[in-house]
Amino acid sequence: MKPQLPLRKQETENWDYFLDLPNPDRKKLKLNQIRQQQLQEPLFEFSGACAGCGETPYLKLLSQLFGDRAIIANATGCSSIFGGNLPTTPWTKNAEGRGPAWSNSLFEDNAEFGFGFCLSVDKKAEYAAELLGELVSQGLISRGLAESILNASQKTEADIWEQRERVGLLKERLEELINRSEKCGLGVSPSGATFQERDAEGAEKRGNEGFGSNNLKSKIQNLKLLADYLVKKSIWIVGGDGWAYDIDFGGLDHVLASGRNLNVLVMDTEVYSNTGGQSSKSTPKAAVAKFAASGKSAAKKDLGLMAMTYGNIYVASVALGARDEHTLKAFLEAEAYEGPSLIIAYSHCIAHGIDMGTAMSNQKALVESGRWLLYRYNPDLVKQGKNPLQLDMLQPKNSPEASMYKENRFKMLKKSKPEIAKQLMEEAETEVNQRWKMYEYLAARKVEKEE
Ligand SMILES: Cc1ncc(C[n+]2csc(CCOP(=O)(O)OP(=O)(O)O)c2C)c(N)n1
Ligand code: SF4
Repeated sequence: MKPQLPLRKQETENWDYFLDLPNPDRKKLKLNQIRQQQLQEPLFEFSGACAGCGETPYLKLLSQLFGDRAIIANATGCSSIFGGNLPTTPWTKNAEGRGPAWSNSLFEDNAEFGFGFCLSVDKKAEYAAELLGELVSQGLISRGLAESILNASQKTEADIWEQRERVGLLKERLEELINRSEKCGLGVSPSGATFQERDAEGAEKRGNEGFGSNNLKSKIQNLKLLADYLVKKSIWIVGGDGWAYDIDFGGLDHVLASGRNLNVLVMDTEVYSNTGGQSSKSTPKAAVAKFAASGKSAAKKDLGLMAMTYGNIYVASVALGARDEHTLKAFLEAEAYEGPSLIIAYSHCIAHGIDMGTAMSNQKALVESGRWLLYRYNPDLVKQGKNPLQLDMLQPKNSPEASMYKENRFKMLKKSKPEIAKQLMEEAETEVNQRWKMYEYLAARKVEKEE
């Protein structure tokens, strides 16, 4: 033991040193490699979750990948509590002062809440594009700049960075137009014509407003307010299994069926963690949970399979501790997919009765027993004549029973009700094995190329 104060001084210096290390250039990192990706600055840090929580690493990853473009709707549950224990919040901002936008909604309507974000962001981007087109036709913004903004691909970090630059130029130009119109009432358009001349010309053509008009000025001002929406946003609807499998399942289904470009992240702890561990439809058979004291008797609901039946939803089942690069790939693909995406992410929890210090490696054992599957279902592959379902794991080699009995939630039943435990465990084993066979069959199917 040593006195605390001198240690604190040294550690404060160390802390400041690490904070001063520059962040690597986001454009240059190879994001499909976890070693490089992990150098991205996290915008989710120091949460109040339990030490070793299985949910937080997914949120950190999300914040690193989509950072200040992310708009997050968070269902009530652990993630909304450790994500919004106001007045502090683990969601933070980068050196430019920009960070993810985050808000919490109810346990029963978060999918709809996030869907609203998506509709409003799309509408604002659409209106911004419309205004931009109008200002180009009035000769106030150059066609080249507008076309480069409207046709930008925005797929990679470098694309996004270039788009931000272009939108920055546009905002400068809009500011200039606003200043000129405020100073002298009438300014000069890029073609050299005065606002008044262009006004007359435009008014003659359209028989309505002119450049000096308040209407045109408000269009310029509106575009300045909305221009940032021309940089692609990343909508994330996040929550736990209680939210997604049970209480807002109807809303989630509706939102996924909408076909809109949004992303859903379910952090699946297989139990209602935040309220002390009640069973959800995601709780596996034979596990003990509140309201399932004699072991859950029904099988775990297959949310991923249900979503796949739509055919146009990107679906991934991931476990960061089992294969980190697979999780990374799924996040990148889900975000890039032009449509709804659903990621179901295995999240260990203190409610499982495990050693939280080694829980990440337990996820590997979980996958090796077939209790959790790693897969990606990408509808875009059908266009190439490929099966959209890819199983991203080897045939399970370990027994599900042995893996389950490493967790107190299963062990408890063996002690309290051995007969029931035996029967449920046998059924659970059979179901795990059958599920693997079904997925193996689905992933091996031949698929006709879409015309
Ligand atoms: C309609 C309604 N019922 C119950 C609650 C209480 N409640 C808040 S969070 C929660 C459990 C959340 O579980 P889950 O969605 O699995 O998230 P986790 O806490 O596991 O991350 C419950 C039951 C509530 N907020 N609203
Ligand atoms: S209860 Fe579980 S999900 Fe909630 S913070 Fe703790 S470990 Fe994470």
